[in-house]
Amino acid sequence: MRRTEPLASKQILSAHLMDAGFEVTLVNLKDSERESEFGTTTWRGRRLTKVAVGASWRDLDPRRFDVWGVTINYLQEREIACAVIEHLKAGGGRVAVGGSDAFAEPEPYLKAGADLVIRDKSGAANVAAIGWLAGTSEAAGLTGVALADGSARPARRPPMSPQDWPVPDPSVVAPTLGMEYWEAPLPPELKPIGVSMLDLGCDRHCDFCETPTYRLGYKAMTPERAEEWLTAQRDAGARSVIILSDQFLGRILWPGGREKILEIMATARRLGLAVLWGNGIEINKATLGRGRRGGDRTPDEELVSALWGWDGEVGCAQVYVPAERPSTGPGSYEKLLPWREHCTMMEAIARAGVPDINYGVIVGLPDDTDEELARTLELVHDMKSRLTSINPALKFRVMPFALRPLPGTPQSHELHRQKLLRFDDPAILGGFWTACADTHHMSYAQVADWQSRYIEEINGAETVAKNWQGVTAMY
Ligand code: B12
Ligand code: SF4
Repeated sequence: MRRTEPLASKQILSAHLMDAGFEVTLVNLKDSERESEFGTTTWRGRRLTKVAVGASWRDLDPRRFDVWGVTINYLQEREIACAVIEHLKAGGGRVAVGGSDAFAEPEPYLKAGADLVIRDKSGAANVAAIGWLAGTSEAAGLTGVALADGSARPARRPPMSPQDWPVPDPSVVAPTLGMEYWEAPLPPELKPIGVSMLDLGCDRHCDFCETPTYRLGYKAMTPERAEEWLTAQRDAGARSVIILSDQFLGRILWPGGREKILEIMATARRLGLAVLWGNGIEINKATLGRGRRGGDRTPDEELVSALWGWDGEVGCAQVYVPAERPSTGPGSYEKLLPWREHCTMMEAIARAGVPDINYGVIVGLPDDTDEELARTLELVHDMKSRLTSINPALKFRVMPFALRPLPGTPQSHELHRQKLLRFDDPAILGGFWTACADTHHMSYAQVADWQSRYIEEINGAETVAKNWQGVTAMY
C-alpha cells in the first residue's frame, strides 16, 4: 500500500538542504516489492501479521552518510520508523527525525536512538539541525528540536513560510513522482503524478486533526511561487498534480485571495496538469460567504468551476470531500455546511464536471448509535443519487473513516479521558480501517461493521469481496 505514490516532503526537504549546500541522497525504502514480517497484533479476535513492504532497512549501511534523515508522518508506521532508527544508530549513524508523528510525540523516536527530532513543521529548524549533526554548524543555532539528552529548543518565531521554501529543480522532483494515487485509479495519461504543498496550516480547529497543533496559523505561497512549484512538476514529467494543502482555500479569507485561487487554477490548466484534491478541500469556503459564520452559503459558481471543472484533459480529475458528519453539519464541525446547503454545493461541484468524487464520512464518534449511523448512511445514499442524476458517469465512493487518537489532538485526549480506546498498538490506532474505539453505545467491532456496510452499500459488494475491508482495494 502507498508504495508508488508521489513523495511530497522529500521535494521540500531535499531542495531546502541542497540550497543550504548539503549533498542530498533520497533513499526510498518503499521502492521494492520485498515483504518482511515484523510483528503480530490481535484485532477483533483475529491474529494479524504486520508486514513491511519495501527494501529492508537491515541492508542499509549506517556509515554510508554523515547524517541520516527519517520522515515519519504516520502513527501507523511508528514501529517501523523506530526499527530503522535503531538499526542506523546501532551501526554508528547519526539520525535526525521529522514529520507529523515525531512532531507530536518525539519520545518514542528519541528512545529508539534519534539524535534529534524536528518540532517545527515550517522548515525553519531543518538546516541548522542537519548542520549541527554534520558538524558544520554550532549548537547555538538550533531551534525547534527535541534532543537526545532530553533538552529542547523552542521553534523559531516567526516560522518559515512555504513562500520561502526553495523551489526544487526538476531533477530533484523526478524521483519523487508517483504512479499511484490513494483516492482512485488514474488513467495512464494522468501519470506520472506530481505533488505540491502550496500552503501550510489551517484557520479551523477540528478536534481530530493534528494541523492546528503545529501552531503556524495559515501560510500560503503567492500564485507566482505556486507556478514555479507546478512548473517544476511539469518539467519533471508529471501529467497531473496532487495539491495536498491542509487548507488550500484558506487564501480566500484575505483580500485578493479569491483571485489568487483563480490564478493558481488557471496556471495548472495552462501547464496541462490535471489537479487532484487528494487531501480534501473545504467546500464551505467556496461559497459567497467564504465559510464565515453567518455568511451567504450560496456556491460561488466561478470558483466552483475553477476548482472542480473538468474538460477531459485539464481541470479537476478527482476530489476527496471531507463531509465528516453531513447529518449534523456545523453542529459537529464548524467547517461543515448544513445538509441542505451542503447538497446545493455538492450538486454545483458535480455540475462543474469532476468525474470522480470520494466522500469522506467519520463513523464511531463517541455519541454514535446504530440509529445515527443508519441515518447518515441514508444521507450518503441520497447524495449518491443526487449527484449521479446530474452526471450518470460520475464515480462516487464513500470513505467511512473510523476515529483514531492522533497524538496531541483534543479528540485523542477525550478518547483517553472517556476510556473509549480498546488498543494501544500504533499499527491499530493509526489506521482508519482498524476501528480502535468504542462509542458510548456500541463496541469498536460494531463500528468496524458499519464501515464495511457503508462501503458495501455505496461502493458495491464486489469492492468488499476484493479483500477483507474492501477499501484498500480501491487505493
Ligand atoms: C499529504 C498528506 C497525506 C498524503 C501523503 C501523500 C504522500 N505520499 O506524501 C496521504 C493522503 C496519502 C495521507 C494519508 C494519510 N494521512 Co496524511 N497528511 C498529509 C499532510 C496533509 C501533509 C504531509 C506533508 O507532506 N507535509 C508537508 C511537509 C512539508 O511536512 P513534513 O513531512 O512534516 O516535513 C516538514 C518537517 O516535519 C521537516 N521534516 C520532515 N522530515 C524530516 C526529516 C529531517 C531529517 C529533517 C531535518 C526535517 C524533516 O521538514 C519538512 C519541511 O518543513 C499531513 C498534514 C501536514 N500538514 O503535514 C497529513 C497527516 C500527516 N496525515 C495524517 C493521517 C492521519 C493520514 C492517514 C492515516 C489518513 C487516511 N486517510 O488513512 C493516512 C495514512 C497514510 C499512511 N499510513 O501511509 C495525520 C497524521 C497524524 C499521525 N500522527 O498519524 C496528518 C498530520 C493530518 C492530520 N489531519 O492530522 N496523508
Ligand atoms: S479543516 Fe482540515 S486541516 Fe483544518 S483543522 Fe479541520 S481537518 Fe484539519
